[in-house]
Amino acid sequence: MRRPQLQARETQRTTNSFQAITLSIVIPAYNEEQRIGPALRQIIDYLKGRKSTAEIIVVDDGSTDRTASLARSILTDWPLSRVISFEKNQGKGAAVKIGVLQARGELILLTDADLSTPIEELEKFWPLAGDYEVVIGSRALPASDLRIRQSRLRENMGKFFNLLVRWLVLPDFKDTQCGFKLFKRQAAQEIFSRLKTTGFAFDVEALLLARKLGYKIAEIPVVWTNSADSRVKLISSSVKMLLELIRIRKIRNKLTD
Ligand SMILES: Nc1nc2c(ncn2[C@@H]2O[C@H](COP(=O)(O)OP(=O)(O)O)[C@@H](O)[C@H]2O)c(=O)[nH]1
Ligand SMILES: [Mg+2]
Repeated sequence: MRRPQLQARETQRTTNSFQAITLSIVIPAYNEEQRIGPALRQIIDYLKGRKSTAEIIVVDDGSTDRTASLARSILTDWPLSRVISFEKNQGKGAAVKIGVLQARGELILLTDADLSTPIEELEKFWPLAGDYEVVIGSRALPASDLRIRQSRLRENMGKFFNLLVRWLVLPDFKDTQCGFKLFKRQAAQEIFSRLKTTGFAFDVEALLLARKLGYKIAEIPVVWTNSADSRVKLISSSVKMLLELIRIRKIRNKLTD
């Protein structure tokens, strides 16, 4: 019988009480001057309503607009926060990796800067964090609530990508690419310290590593309101994601040899 090569270290004590949780919210942002302001305000409003200690980390990935300065000025309202700025664009995966590795929360939430999945959806996630080290939002389950859908073309390309993911890397997820994912601290550190994928396919490698490390993963339906604005370029981003997927398959083969 094959044994996974990776061994997860002891996972942390779990808790079901939001009060006791320290949460880190990591937001990758590339040229988000339009969307980062409203998103941060919504997140701060949400956090103000709870008694948790939460930090917000924006990773500005070489934006050429006012993303970083806007984020910094709004976050003066939330002392436990940071904006990490890269000089040059390195990709969503690279940005998320740095954000996660700097996060101090017991739970770490990844969310997109457009809050296509509203921050309130976190309510569905944290109760599961007792039993699962990784909880991922999904747009492809029967109960997923797609209020504004992506264009037909984008949605079909996403479905095709997920088909390839199932075929080439991970057979058991319906939607690896939703930008709303919760990790327990220890799992996040173990996974993201190993992550090599710097672009949009990083989620696939992160989930592969989570599996290989023996973590339990839950895929749950979420609300999704598509934001028409997008950093994803139909052709070039798709080609890059396909190349990344092929590299991730090679990583998978090495891990199971
Ligand atoms: N760090 C980083 N984040 C990015 C990059 N491209 C997109 N993002 C972020 O990834 C998230 C999702 O991007 P978005 O354009 O909404 O993608 P879509 O919803 O799939 O069309 C947003 O928070 C973006 O700012 C990038 O090159 N670097
Ligand atoms: Mg989006």
